[in-house]
Amino acid sequence: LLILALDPPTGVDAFSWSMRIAEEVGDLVHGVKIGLPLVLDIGLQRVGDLLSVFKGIKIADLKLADIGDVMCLTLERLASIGIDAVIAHAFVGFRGAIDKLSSRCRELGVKLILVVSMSHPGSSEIMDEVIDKLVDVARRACAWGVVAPATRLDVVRYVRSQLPEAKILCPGVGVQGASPGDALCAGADYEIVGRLITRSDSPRRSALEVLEMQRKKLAICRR
Ligand code: BMP
Repeated sequence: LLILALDPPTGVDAFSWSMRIAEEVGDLVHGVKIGLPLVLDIGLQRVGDLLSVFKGIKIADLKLADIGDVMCLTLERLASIGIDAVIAHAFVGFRGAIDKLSSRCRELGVKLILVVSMSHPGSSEIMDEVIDKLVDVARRACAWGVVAPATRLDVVRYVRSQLPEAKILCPGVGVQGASPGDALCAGADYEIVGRLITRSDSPRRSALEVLEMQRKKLAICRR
């Protein structure tokens, strides 16, 4: 129920930084999410080499937000390095955008995850105002999963009520303020955790602490 966000800090050797963390926590996490900082630092092919250290779901978080044909071009490149899932923004809408991406994902066997709300405060300025429309795009696309904020549990509960079948992935745990396990209790399937683990003196110990907190909270809320 823990997905690691692997975002290397600026100025480090991003490949060895990532490899060290992968070796420490690769067997503990249920998936890994990579994004632009890592891809820009080491390039897509080496991201592929790195991902082979991880078991579980491998998510490319380039937050795709373009016309459908161009998102499909990006998707094809990501699929070629063994990515299992891609994250795109729902706000680009269904027709000519998410519809095409969703079909190509299905052809390539890649899971589609759509952002319907975000963990930073500004999400309530725009995205949360139109959350029903964003959720509707996810529903029409039959998206495998959606991103919702661990920092606003009422939003997680709402998304769960609207999308009973979709996986809900929640970032915002740790540095952004949410506690491990709370989003799971609100209906999420996975918590995405980055710096709390990756910037820790002992990433392994921190990952184990997150897992233990998740287990304890779930034991209470799912009783
Ligand atoms: P951290 O745990 O270090 O705050 O990292 C959170 C991760 O989740 C980052 O990779 C970020 O891009 C991502 N994320 C987020 O923080 N909020 C969102 O709403 C959506 C995200 O993908």
